[in-house]
Amino acid sequence: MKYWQEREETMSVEEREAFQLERLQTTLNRAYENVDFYSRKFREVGADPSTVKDLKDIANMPFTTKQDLRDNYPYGMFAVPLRDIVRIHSSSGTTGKPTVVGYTKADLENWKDLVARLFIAGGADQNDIVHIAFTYGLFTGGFGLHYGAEHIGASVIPVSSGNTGRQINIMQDYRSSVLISTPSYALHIAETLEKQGLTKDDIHLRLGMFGSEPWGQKIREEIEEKLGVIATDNYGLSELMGPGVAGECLEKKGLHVNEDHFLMEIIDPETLKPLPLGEKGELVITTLKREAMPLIRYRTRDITRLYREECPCGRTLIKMEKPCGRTDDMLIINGVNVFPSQVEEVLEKVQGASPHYMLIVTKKGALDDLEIQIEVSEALFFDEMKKQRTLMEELTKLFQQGLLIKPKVKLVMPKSLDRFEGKAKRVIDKRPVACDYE
Ligand code: DLL
Repeated sequence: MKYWQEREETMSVEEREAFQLERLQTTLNRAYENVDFYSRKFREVGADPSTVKDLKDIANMPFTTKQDLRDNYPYGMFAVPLRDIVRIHSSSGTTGKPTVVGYTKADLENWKDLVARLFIAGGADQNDIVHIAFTYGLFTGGFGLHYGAEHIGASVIPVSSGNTGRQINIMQDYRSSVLISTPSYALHIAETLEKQGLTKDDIHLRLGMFGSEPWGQKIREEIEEKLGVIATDNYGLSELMGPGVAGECLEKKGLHVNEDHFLMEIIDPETLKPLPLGEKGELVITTLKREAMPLIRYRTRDITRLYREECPCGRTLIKMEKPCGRTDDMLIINGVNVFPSQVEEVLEKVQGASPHYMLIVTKKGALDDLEIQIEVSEALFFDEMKKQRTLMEELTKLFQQGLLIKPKVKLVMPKSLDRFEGKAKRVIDKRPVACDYE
């Protein structure tokens, strides 16, 4: 099978634009009528959905930000009553509250189809044994890819994340043929294989579909070499649905955007004005078919470029360059999104920790490693080892709860971290740049 939904994936650009416009108008009206936040916002900025007669008119509509989602926590962005919601996922918010995402039955059907498109474009079929090493839970990666893989008829192993030795045993015994994970976890599996004295010939993988964090050509080549797979990239974000927004075909030259479901724009993050096709800037997405939670001009903060080129695979869907870099301070650590402000929040809750901190991100083998350095009082630093240990343990526990990853906590001398007159620099990211464009 070459396509999952051939008509949608290969229709002419003009035909698709007509669809997009019709769906855009419906979406704008539904958001305006059914979501208080949008009724208010549209009125505030004087935007009238009925004036949208062309796709370009989207530029007159207001933006939506992560902060808006947070302000309307938990269900304020829903355009349907709660009884029509059949699934809820969430992701980390900039501070405190997570962003909540709801799906109706129809949304889940669409999600399955869009992820199925990814699998078919990435070369998988019903004969494959799909090994899903994304976390199952509130994170959209596990469940999102799971149902799409089942939808194409593949055999799905919901391994979830962690315990790499066991993952390898399962791969060997169950003959997993497609690996689904972050690219860094794929490399970690490769390194663990090596440590066990095994090679790609001892496993049965043929494809790898990776996403959730930036990665470049060098990492791709390493994964392909060490795991014996063809590795494709796929992109998505929880607020918009999860995985399934865009993905590469076997040509591996740019990600095809499912633009019959998502209208993409690139804006200048400073002026907020739309940029011409082909220019690099911040990706802004409007949902076109989503029932539960229509989002208008959602600012993803991801930096990328959109372009049209004929693809030998026959898909006419617009392409997106691998996203690399963000216009905010969000870090992606082993696929988990972390905002420095989340660290600040934890520190506010803990007696004995000062608000002066620094995040140091490094690579340990294939995986990312986060150290949080925190200044403590002189008395605590010099005299009281037991108190220090208790504080470190408490902080580690709270960070683990708040950030969903376990950082290394290091207490440092008072006034030893840099002070800033302007914008504080709270992050030292020592990882090699992931995106090396070919
Ligand atoms: O990471 C959804 C997903 C799951 C995508 C599994 C692909 C596979 P969030 O946790 O909300 O959702 O994180 C979204 O991760 O805004 C990007 O900054 C980054 N990101 C996701 N995919 C890619 C990718 C999922 N292929 C945020 N390349 C996004 C670069 C990516 N960055």
